[in-house]
Amino acid sequence: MDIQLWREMLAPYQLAIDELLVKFRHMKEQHEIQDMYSPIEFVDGRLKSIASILDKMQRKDVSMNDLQEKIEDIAGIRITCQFVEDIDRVVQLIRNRRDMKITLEKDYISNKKDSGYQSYHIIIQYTVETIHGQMTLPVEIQIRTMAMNFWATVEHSLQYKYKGSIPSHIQQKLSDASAAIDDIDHAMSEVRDEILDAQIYHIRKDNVVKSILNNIQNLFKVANRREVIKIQEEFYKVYETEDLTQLQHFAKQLDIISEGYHAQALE
Ligand code: 0O2
Repeated sequence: MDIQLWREMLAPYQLAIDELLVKFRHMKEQHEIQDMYSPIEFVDGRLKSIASILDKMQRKDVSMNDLQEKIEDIAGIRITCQFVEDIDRVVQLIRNRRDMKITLEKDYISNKKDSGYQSYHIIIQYTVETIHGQMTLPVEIQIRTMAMNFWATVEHSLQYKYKGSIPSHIQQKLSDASAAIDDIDHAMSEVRDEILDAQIYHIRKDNVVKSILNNIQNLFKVANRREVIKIQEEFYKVYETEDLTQLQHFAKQLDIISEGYHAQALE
């Protein structure tokens, strides 16, 4: 297949990745806007390179005609979570969606691969609109913790360096490192509630400060400048107390003032 045809064939997969990135990032934002902890920490996506597709076709004995049906990870999304518990929550979020139809789930967390690889994989069918009409494509979603991701990233580059045959003494080290990753994830789970409390506090504080600053900015456009400067000074005083309840109270009062000027915080 010539390069132009590859480009045409891959374009809808790139579109699927772009759309899914927007959707998953929006899920994270939605949690934060509602002062909730998001089980999604990072999302990224990649289109498999033509060279990797050709390698996989050769490895799995897939013909060009079967390519789109048999290679299901041409489009890939990776979701990184802070804690192991978050992975289930992300899987649940995907199961609840009507625009992502799950056709396969592989749990390499309960069933770690021999290499030491851990991740939860889901294949979804996802529909994109193209100039030639609708196309439904498979997309592989890999969900794992930051610690698992660290291991997989390092191991992947070694696979590449040693062309799939990592020397046994390095493999042993990777296997030990994988066990250490389990320990890290386990230890982090034990303090998850503590960490969550701290993170939710910060999300709330960020949201309330954002709302106050937006209101002040809008008031500068419509209200008496001296009055707004007074409000601003009051805000600094409340902010210095580091008391979230006081900040929330201040934000509510400012909302009422802004409403009077039709200057409420809208981003
Ligand atoms: P790339 O470069 O990431 O695209 P397989 O037959 O195992 O090669 P299969 O049956 O499609 O592949 O599914 P599987 O096993 O779920 O693996 C799909 C992807 O998971 C791989 O894609 C890797 O991204 C990742 N993966 C699976 N096993 C390992 C592992 O041992 N180490 C690391 N680092 N990643 C792994 P590709 O096409 O192999 O590679």
